[in-house]
Amino acid sequence: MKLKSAVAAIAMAAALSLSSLALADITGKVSIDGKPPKAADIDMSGVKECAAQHPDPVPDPTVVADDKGNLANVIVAIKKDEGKDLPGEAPKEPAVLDQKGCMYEPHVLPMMAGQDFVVKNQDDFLHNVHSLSTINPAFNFGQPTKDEGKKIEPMKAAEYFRVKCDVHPWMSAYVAVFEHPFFAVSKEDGTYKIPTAGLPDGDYTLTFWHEKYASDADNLPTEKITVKGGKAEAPEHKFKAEAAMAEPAKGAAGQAVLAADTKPAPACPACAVPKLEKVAQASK
Ligand SMILES: [Cu+2]
Repeated sequence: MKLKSAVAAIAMAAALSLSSLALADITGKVSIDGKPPKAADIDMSGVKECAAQHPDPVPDPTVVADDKGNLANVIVAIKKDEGKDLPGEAPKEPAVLDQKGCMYEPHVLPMMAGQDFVVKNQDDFLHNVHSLSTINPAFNFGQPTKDEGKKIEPMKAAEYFRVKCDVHPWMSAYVAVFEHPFFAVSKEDGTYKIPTAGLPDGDYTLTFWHEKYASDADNLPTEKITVKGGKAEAPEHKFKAEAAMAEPAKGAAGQAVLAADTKPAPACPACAVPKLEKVAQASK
């Protein structure tokens, strides 16, 4: 009996601590309104050291969505203007961009200005890490073999930018820099969770960035939220799949070319024209 009540007390304490943790988040979900495009596989056959690491096909990470349209790799953040005077220090742990099997991990990497920034290489051959940042310190260096972590200059200001590898054209990652710590990336089920420690209660605007559906940093789609007791449940944000394909986002310099652009056969004929335009813009 005693044991049972002890177990019950522990379970209750755990439940309470879970609920108090849950109180400290902005939560929500991102999805595509419409049929998610089927991701094409990346063709690494021309580079044997890359292909050798992937017994199974590697889907293009540009749009990672499940059958229900739940969308991963969306960066959700409190809008810059509302966030700039907010409290919050850069996390102590570094933001890490890793390279493994000729792919970047993670594919999208949000970080805070001033946070330590480390680039790793798990492959024992050359990658070139080339940022297309225009506001932040640009970097462009080779990592010729395995590297446990090269610390580079921290980013300084709010910006979304692409990182690419000049050796392997399909390698693409996106970095997002914020001047506050209130951001998150949607997971494969489309959900996200933004910790609110230090965020005063009140009305805020969330912005939603995605490399294909919304990459114009000055014109990101938004949802309004009210944070109360550190908690808010945001309305589900839906990207319109069809509209986005007909009218590609005009990202800031360096954001437009997708990994998929290097492939000859687009998943749908309608996608071909905007992709070509983007390549043309990027080559200027
Ligand atoms: Cu590479």
